[in-house]
Amino acid sequence: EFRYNPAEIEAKWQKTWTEFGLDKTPTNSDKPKFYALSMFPYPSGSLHMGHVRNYTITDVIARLKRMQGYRVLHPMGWDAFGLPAENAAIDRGVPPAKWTYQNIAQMRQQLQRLGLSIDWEREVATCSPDYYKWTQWIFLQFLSSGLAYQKEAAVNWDPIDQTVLANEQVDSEGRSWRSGAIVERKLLRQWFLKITDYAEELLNDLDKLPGWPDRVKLMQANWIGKSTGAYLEFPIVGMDEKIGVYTTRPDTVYGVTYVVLAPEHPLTKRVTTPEQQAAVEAFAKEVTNQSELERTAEDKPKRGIPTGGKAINPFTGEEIPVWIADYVLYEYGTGAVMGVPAHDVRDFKFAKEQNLRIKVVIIPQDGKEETSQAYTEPGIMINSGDFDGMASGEGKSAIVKYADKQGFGKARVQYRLRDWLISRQRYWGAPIPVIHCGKCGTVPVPDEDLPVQLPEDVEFSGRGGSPLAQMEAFVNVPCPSCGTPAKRETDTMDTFIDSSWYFLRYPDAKNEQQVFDPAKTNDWMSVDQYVGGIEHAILHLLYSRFFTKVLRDRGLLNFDEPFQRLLTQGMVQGLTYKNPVTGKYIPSAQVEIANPRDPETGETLQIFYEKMSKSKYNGIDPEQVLVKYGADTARMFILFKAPPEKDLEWEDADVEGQFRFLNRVWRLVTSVDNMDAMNRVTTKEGSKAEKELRRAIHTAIKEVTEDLEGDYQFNTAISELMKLSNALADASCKDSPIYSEGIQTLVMLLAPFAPHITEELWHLLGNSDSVHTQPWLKFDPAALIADEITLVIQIMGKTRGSIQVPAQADKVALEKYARESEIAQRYIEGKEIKKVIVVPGKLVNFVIG
Ligand code: ANZ
Ligand code: ZN
Repeated sequence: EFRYNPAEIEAKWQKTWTEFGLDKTPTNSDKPKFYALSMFPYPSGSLHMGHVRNYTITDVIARLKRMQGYRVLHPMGWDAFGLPAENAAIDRGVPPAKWTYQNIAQMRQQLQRLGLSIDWEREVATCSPDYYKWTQWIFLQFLSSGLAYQKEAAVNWDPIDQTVLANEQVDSEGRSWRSGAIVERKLLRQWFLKITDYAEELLNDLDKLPGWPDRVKLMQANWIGKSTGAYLEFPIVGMDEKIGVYTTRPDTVYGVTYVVLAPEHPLTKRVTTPEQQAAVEAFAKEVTNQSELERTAEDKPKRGIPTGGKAINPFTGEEIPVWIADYVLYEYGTGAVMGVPAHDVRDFKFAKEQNLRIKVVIIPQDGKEETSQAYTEPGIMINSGDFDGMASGEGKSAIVKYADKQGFGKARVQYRLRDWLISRQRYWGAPIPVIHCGKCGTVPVPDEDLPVQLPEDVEFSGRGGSPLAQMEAFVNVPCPSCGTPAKRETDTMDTFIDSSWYFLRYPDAKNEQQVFDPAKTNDWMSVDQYVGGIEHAILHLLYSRFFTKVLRDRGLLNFDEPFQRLLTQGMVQGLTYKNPVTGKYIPSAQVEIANPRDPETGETLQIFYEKMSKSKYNGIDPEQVLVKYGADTARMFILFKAPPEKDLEWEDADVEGQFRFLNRVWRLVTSVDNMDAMNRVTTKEGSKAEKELRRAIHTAIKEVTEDLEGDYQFNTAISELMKLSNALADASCKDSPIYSEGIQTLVMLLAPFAPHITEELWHLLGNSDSVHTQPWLKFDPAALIADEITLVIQIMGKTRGSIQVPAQADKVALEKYARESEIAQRYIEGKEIKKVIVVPGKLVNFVIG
């Protein structure tokens, strides 16, 4: 008898599969396609449990689809540009490329040990010149479509990483997504991509994605932030100029008591009276340094000062003061607002602080005027001339219509989404392929000169500024169009650009002539199942959708959306020990489990589950799990412990449990007496035991298939496999062909989850082909029909026992079986039956007296 030895069989099969090219993507095949994609990892150096979970989920899906007759594309690559490599260079003197490729090599090996059925021949690394050549080429496509441009802008500056960040990379507390530093504002000339041109389509096409979680679609919709309202113009007194405002509440226009400009607004200087000039300039300077969040938070005090200028409300003819204030943002709408303190929370606060007039123009249905705070709900218009008595909704359109007719306003749609700032003043990214010429302006690097290679002889003197700007040989180049000395752009691209198109490259990953052959990419796209973390719900997914639409409009792609179905996997959490007083995390090795206290201070520790992380000492190293139990157990545990989109609590006992289950399967299969008798086609009539076993087998096929096909409920699928293994262990017909069918079924159904052990058992059963190339089993509906059912007998509603009865028995027959049963007779004896309630298929209840 041989024991289950995962280390040995896993290494053996991984090697064999590679030799035989089992995971290679079929190219000449008329099978339907299935593109299974995991979000590619950043090569940090070692795999963590989040990766293991992500890639295991995608792998099971890929394996299932292959068995179900699809040609499957299941690739992997590396999101390999980015700051950590550069910081390693600064801190330890290792060149970023070397650091990155070492990490890639190590992580690739770890991934291979998980037994992932990945086609490694299509591997991409975004930092490799044969990839970023095409990133640069795509940038030039944007440039020539007018979708890439430079502009001077107040940008988010990360003082730790010394670089500009996109709005999307600053969290709700105003911190950098990477360094955690509070972001500052700076005025710089930067490159942008015009994602706003696609705002409407990016919003509308969310409806084309029924296979995405609603939560993610909602986050994207909120990020795009469509609002509908009006553009209205307020003439400036004494000038031939107007202040345009954007408002979502044109129905409140009679309540405007002042107008506010963003301090950066070009009209600010011009409306300011000489007496106010010095104060206005000082205030504007101060505000520009504040983050957007500080400026707009509803709970922060609103600050501002009058410009001394006046404007006219075109509806009332009233003269109103023009102010500047921090809560008006230059980049949103028109950079100016009409102040309606009676009906807007921020305006109300501002008016109270600055002693501005508050004029109520909307009242609730019940007619009571609200004066103690802003009344922001819709209601009935008052103090609004001819519009009095109208409901807000109706009033909005009436006001816009009137303004349009008079020529001082119109309806307008506004998005919160801004253009995407892609310039980074860092080294380890794809250089933006343009050259600045004194005569010709901004000239694209000709296609034949791509890629603009990152120079390797860089010096990292320390944080601050891009090293590229320091390199004469990189910077000073002749202008590609006139030949005179010119300067190369030294900004590199945001790494989110690299990941916005990598899924388009996998179908044709080695193409040296083209970004990809459209025929190949259109054939495989869109991705049928994308799996990754919820942290990418906005940035990466929105940018990828944007790139897809732009490349479609350039004639390269023939579809609108890159990812048909999206699964956002939950987090892997580890048991965490925390001192509630000091807030310090304590490594479990230092904790006495029976009496968990801080070894230093003696405080009783809090114990809970939290996302695994180094700083919390609650991580489990995948490497160790692989060494101890093998990849199959690790995969089984991760899939069994929780549904894929839910958080998963790591528990050693449950890992053990899966290891024991695989051992049980091993013993079950290897102890089959007569392996030669194993033949698969067994549908003939058999004994009762055989029929029951066959029902268990086909129930398993049905349930596992349904669990996998619906919402990928791997955990319940594995439960079904456990039931089947129990049924096989308990079967009294172990010499029957039905039993062999059961054994084979168990191995085949388990194959996507635990690919190595099943391959080994498959061969031990005498097969010479791979279990992973077998067709997925179909259940026989006839096998599911039960001959007998269990009928519960109740007396006065109380269950007293059960009997087996023919499944097809009708109500009358059921009552007869129940009456005649020993149980009923025992309890009823001598008493009168007053009533009998029959629930077909379930129970018979006797009411006695
Ligand atoms: C007058 C008004 C009256 C407003 C009222 C609201 C309520 P969303 O929904 O986000 O699009 N606003 C416009 N531009 C702004 C800017 N650059 N900075 C700060 N605030 C700005 O919000 C649109 C509303 O936000 C606009 O409608 C405007 O205030 C303000 F009872 O106009 B409202
Ligand atoms: Zn030139």
